[in-house]
Amino acid sequence: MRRFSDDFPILSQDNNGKRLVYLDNGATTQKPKQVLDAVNRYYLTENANPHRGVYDLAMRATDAHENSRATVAKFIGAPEDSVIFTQNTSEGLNLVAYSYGRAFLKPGDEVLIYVAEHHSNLVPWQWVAKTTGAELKYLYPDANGRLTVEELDAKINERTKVVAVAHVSNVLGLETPVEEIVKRAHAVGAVVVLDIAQSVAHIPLDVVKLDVDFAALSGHKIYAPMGVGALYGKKQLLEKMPPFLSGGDMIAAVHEYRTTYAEAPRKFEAGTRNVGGEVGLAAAMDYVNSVGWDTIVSQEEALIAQALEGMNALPYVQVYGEATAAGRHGVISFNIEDVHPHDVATILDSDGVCIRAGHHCAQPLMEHLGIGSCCRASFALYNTEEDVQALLKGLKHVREVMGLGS
Ligand code: C6P
Repeated sequence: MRRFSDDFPILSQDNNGKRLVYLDNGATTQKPKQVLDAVNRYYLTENANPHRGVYDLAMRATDAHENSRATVAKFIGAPEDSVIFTQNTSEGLNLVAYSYGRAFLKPGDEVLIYVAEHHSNLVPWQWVAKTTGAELKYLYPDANGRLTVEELDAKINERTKVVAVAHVSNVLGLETPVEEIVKRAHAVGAVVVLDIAQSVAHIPLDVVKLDVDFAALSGHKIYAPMGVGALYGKKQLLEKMPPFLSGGDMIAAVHEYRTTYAEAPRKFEAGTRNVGGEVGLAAAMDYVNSVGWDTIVSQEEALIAQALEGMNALPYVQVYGEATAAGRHGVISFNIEDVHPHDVATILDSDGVCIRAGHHCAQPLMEHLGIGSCCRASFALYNTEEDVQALLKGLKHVREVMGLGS
């Protein structure tokens, strides 16, 4: 197994006197030196306000902004003029819901979402459904925690106008059948909004080949800084959508009572952009490419298989979603019998192991599963077999500390 810890200085520190084992990558990833250096270099040598000045430095800042867009577009298989920079996945999904949804949904239409959606791909659709009179409908997982074609066939109909789903649920960790969703949605004239927050760092993606209409990601979940993300949208849809936010740089001409807008993607990029973050996002994608997808996919799958094998052998651990590495990416959510998830996370922290515990911004899924909260271990390319062993040892320690045996 290749090791990348030298690229991630933060991982060499201790956590509560133990080796830091960072297994909260679904929440955010650590950043490699290559990304930090690129951001630093931008601020040390190229910083100015893009698309404003005519002097050389401002033009180099503009180049940094546009070249970063080109890198992000290439990474997800999109044309450059179809990628909008955002703050994060939440902003991208809100942009689609408020701009596309409010402009084109009407009473009688249906918006179909998965009950496992993160609140960012759920709450905006609740609002838009309420304000347009469209009806919000839910897809549910089967007993294995998978979204099936049968469920799609039962719910998609000629009233469906939007299907919004995560490529990989941030709780169940299981891939949704995107190609089947797209086929069925397009057959009834609906658009597909794909939340790729949890897949972008784990699965090579080609949004054009997948034929999704929109796809939203966050930089911080793929080794880039917080505060930058991207939204892909088919150009013909972006062109007919109204702006989401308005102000500087998104206009063609402004008169006292009338404004014309810039073409997409600039129409959706109001105000001064986070160019340092964009440069960091491009550097992070270059870093992932330099590691290579074969390495990332095979190493992460091996770690998940090892973790699941260990967890399946502990009778007091319940994993959510089919406890197999097949079609699972990055995430394992679980509970330990008779122990609150916050206690599990706190005791693991005392062993140096960082996991997330709570509802994971997926409360409707928690309700569906009949639980209030759960624990989640989530992996990145720098995790190792020793990290998995530390997690498994920690789970036994949790039981001991709680006086429940091991
Ligand atoms: N999930 C997690 O620990 P933002 O916060 O905008 O960068 O990403 C929102 C988001 C949208 N969709 C999915 C599938 C996500 O997992 C997330 C973020 C983090 O699971 C923080 S709640």
